Amino acid sequence: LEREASAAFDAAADADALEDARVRYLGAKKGALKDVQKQMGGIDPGDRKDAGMRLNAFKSAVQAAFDDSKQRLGGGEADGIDPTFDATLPGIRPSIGHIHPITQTITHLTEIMGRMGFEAAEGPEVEDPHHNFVALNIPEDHPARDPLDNFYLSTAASLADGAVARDRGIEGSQLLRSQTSTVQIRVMENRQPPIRIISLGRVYRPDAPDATHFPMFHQMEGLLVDRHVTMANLKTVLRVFANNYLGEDVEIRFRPSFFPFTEPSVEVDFFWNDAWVEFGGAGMIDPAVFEAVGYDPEQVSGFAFGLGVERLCMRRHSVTDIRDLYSGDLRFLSQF
Ligand code: FA5
Repeated sequence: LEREASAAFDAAADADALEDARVRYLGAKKGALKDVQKQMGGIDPGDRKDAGMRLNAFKSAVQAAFDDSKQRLGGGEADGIDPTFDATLPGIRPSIGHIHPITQTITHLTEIMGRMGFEAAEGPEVEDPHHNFVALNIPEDHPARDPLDNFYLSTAASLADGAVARDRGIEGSQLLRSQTSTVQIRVMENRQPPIRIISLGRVYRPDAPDATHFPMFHQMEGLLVDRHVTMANLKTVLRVFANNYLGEDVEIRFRPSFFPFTEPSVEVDFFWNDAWVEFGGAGMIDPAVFEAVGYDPEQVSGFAFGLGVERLCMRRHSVTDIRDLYSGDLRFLSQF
């Protein structure tokens, strides 16, 4: 029977024929091996041990003959080797996620400013009008406080008397901060000069999205307060920063501007794709702001700036549409 099985396996010309032969001899239900096994019951108890051993040897031999034939036909799994497996091919790197380009930019900017002695500070994203406006010298009737230009929140506190927060836009309501300048106030309220901090984080404005605007974006605030600080110091810090982050050949310019919390004020542009693009505002701290935090404007002076993190990241990486950064499209994001 062993020779017969072996010959049948050898004769199999393809995998189907081999499978037929396997069922015939090794099949669990009707295979020839099963028949022999069934006959074991009728064997004399004294001869059973010997017969059992011979049955096992027979089983192994038939199985080995089958394995040989299977290998010959290319189905080599019998000895644990998959013929389609090539151990010399490079492996597939597991996907472990990715740091968002804006987070990478924040780390990079923090590092550059850290080298100039600016330490990172943080403030809340949900703010009160005192820190977002009042202490920054933005009076009640200033257009920057317009409910249509801010995300006021309908919190329990602001709705206590039944009014809608959006219609009030006044003390007692809360809003998503519209600028990181809030952190200037929080830091100065809690510390005495000299101060040299940056603060990077999200800000929110109901701006219609376009290639350079998004309703949620990031700013890097800078604040330096000491004695005898000048506009020349401010311009130097911003130039050194721009050269570090955007390269030695970047062209930047300062334009006169207005912010209620700085005097004089400037806006800062870089040249990109044949045009000047605004990337931040800056200026010398207005004495009214020093008074609001309890500093003596006769004793201290300082500068502040607020830069758009997305615009900086976009220029460095040649991203021409801010919306790509927030599309969630991994084909775009995984390039960074
Ligand atoms: C401010 O927010 C001032 N707080 C900046 C400042 C700080 C001035 C300290 C003086 C002293 P402004 O609204 O211009 O300024 O915004 C600053 C920068 O944020 C802009 O130059 C731009 O780069 C970026 N920015 C503004 N709006 C958007 C938006 N919707 N999407 C993306 N970036 C924006």
